[in-house]
Amino acid sequence: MSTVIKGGTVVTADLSYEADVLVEGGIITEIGKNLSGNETLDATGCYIMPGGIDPHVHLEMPFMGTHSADNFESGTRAGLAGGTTMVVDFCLPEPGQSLMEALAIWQQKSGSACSDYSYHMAVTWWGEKVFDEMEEVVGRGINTFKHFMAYKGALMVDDDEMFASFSRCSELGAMPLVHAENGDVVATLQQKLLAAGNNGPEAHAFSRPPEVEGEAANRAIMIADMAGVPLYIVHTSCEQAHEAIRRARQKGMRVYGEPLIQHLTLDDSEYAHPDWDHAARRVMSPPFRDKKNQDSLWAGLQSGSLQVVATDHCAFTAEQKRFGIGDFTKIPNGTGGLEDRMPMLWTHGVRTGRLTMNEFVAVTSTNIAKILNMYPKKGAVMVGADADLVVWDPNRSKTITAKSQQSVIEYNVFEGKEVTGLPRFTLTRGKVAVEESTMKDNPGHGKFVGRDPYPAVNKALSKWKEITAPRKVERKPENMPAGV
Ligand code: DUC
Ligand code: ZN
Ligand code: ZN
Ligand code: ZN
Repeated sequence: MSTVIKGGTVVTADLSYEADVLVEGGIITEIGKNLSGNETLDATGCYIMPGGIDPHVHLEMPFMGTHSADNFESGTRAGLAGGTTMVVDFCLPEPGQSLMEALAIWQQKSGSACSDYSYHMAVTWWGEKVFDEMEEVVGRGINTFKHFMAYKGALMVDDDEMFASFSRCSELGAMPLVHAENGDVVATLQQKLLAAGNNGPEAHAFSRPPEVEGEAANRAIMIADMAGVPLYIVHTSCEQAHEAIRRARQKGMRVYGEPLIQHLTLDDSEYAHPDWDHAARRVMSPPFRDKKNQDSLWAGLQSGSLQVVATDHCAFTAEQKRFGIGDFTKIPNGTGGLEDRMPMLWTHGVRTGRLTMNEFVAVTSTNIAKILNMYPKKGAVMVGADADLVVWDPNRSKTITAKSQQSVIEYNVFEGKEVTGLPRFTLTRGKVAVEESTMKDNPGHGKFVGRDPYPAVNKALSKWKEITAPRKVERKPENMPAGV
């Protein structure tokens, strides 16, 4: 069985050129002119791009007393509908739980995935067992460890734990990720706001100002530098965090930043909406920011100081959001976006002239494939690469609405937005999952993608060895000050 995609323009992170693409056994086997296969997909007028990779999703995630509503099946189906052919979810051990035990639970949950997937392992507590198990986790093809600097009393780890875990990552050739918000300050601000009678969703953004993110980003960067590891900062939402990343990169550190499509296109005026439900449905952390912060994120994508656009897809139903009536700190944090990331970024990035098509491919797929050490299996249109492809029709339009979305929740934060630029076909390892906006069901088709440890980079920049092994100063007793 072979499939040929004919008549389109191949668009990668580097190049755009006219060619047909031949797919056999789930792999790209030939790229060239006048190719033929058993099945032909007409790509006339379309761009053939690497399928999107969303490195930040929470499917069926236990969180804030409930579970996020989309599971691996509906979540990956939403991804495919919007041209995303791979997701990376966060395996989340409960504090005290074995990492391997949590991993077994995640493996069970992801059996229904319609597209390929991988995991980041979260370090939600610290101890000898975690230290030991991290090696086994790396052995299972998970080379990234997530740390929450917020969610005090739940997922948060503090600085000694982060430093120990980052140092362990360094030994194992793994990379730490951080959710950068100062959880102690957030908890204090939340209590202050509640005490003053501010219990609505509009208070959420005031409890998590850009400063708490900027502080945590700077702190994580310094700790990563001392531990001698690269660092990936998830959901970079403001100038303060972006500035920290720029500065670190300028010094030569491998620090990566990931804006979300929500932060790029929606702003904090959403929280002032008179309808409680409208505002609560947009509560996520970090919160939506103002226009100035949005401009900073776009500038980062343009200049390369920010590398990846993700979603943090963490969908909660309207009913789940209502757990927080009367207390904004109990509104489950999270918004959806998997289906809309690529069309929204094309519409607001490429069509406005902010990003080139090649930059679009870089920030939705290729950069993260490289950062997570799975390129060119993923993120490439190349002979030998997985045939995770999207045939992108730049002229196809729709109005985003929850009525026709794949996500199981009953609303969409992008409701009513017009997008131009949608998949004509989405292929997951050669299998057509979307054809002219019609989904073809394939639960269980998705496979786990293992990722090898990183080569030793960034060590040269670390001051860690100086800190742990200072040259001992030899003193003669007579030179010592009294009392020493
Ligand atoms: N932020 C969210 O909004 N949801 C999931 C976890 C997170 O950090
Ligand atoms: Zn501690
Ligand atoms: Zn987060
Ligand atoms: Zn997240």
